[in-house]
Amino acid sequence: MRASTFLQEVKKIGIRTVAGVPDSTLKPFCDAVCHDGGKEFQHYVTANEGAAVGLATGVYLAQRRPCLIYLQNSGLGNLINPLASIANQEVYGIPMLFVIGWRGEPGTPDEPQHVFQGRITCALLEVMDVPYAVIDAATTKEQLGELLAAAKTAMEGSRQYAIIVRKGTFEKEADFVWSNGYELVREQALKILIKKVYQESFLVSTTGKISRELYEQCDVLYGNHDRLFMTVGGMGHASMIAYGMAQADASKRIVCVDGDGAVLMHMGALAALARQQPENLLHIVINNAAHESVGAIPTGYSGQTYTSIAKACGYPSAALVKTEQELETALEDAMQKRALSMIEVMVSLDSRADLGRPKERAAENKLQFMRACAEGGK
Ligand SMILES: Cc1ncc(C[n+]2csc(CCOP(=O)(O)OP(=O)(O)O)c2C)c(N)n1
Repeated sequence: MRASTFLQEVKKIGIRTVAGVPDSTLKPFCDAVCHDGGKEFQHYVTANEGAAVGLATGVYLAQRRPCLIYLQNSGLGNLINPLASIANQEVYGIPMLFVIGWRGEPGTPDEPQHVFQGRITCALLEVMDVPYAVIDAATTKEQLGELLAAAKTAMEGSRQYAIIVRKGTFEKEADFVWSNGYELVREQALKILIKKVYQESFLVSTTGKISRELYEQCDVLYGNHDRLFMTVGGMGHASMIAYGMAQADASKRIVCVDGDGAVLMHMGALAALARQQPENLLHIVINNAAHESVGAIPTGYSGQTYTSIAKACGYPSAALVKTEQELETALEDAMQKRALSMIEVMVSLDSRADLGRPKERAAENKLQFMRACAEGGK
């Protein structure tokens, strides 16, 4: 199915606003919305999926029109609170249409963080009282029309409706191509980071390709990745994991390697860190102004800096770097200091198509990491 066709059908049931957080299963859909460029649909990339429910509520109050909210199924966790306690018909009854990329569908192999979430996706919608339909590459335009008619009926009754999208449903159309203007390649920046910090610290890295690149490069440079904890799911929570570690073991230097989309998703963590100022925590933000791992769709804060926010929150030290040399110098400075610091690294949208994935189960990675922590080291 073409995503552009899907959007035209959605328009017929009165939707003019699309909001959400990008997902790789929905990449052609996200590309189509970006290509539209606001002509037929207002488009918002929200900080997290719950924020999209808030936005959809506001749009409905003002326009009486439901919004389409797109998300990866892992984002269901982020929207359950506003869905249950704002949108549900026993509260305000706000209509909205969810389009959910189905990672970890039972019977299809996927990464560890998607397996459980994939299995409970339909059950979660059932318990949240959201009727749904599943579509795939074989779904015809007529079938889509029928299920959108069911969605319209549900929404006219002040309810929500969900369309679960299997992998491969949307055929590839023109990618949304753009440049953020930065030259440093993320993988190269991560190599520099590992060389400067790996032997003296423990790394907590964020969801997506940042963790996959770190995993590979730790192996290439040091023959192991024992000091790396990859936050493979729970996007946006890496900095609080790092903070928990830093507080619990002040003898260790903890380096959090975050993405800009992930920081945005749960930005309150910046305020919490700045308030507590753990002096053994270095917070690296790899900023490409996009959700690169799932198709390089710009974030809702693209073009802005995270160091400015960190400083305003109260981080004692925050440096923005754009080149390898600046990164090396900033890392040397930060590693010498005993103070909470942020280094924001502006990088391009490049990544390798043949990037690998962790080979062990997530629980094995946890044990390796905990063993390395227990064996000591700084
Ligand atoms: C709650 C949730 N929503 C969406 C996703 C899908 N997802 C995985 S990685 C990623 C992008 C991360 O962007 P960023 O932190 O900027 O790192 P980048 O990929 O750009 O390096 C997204 C949206 C997810 N894993 N979890």
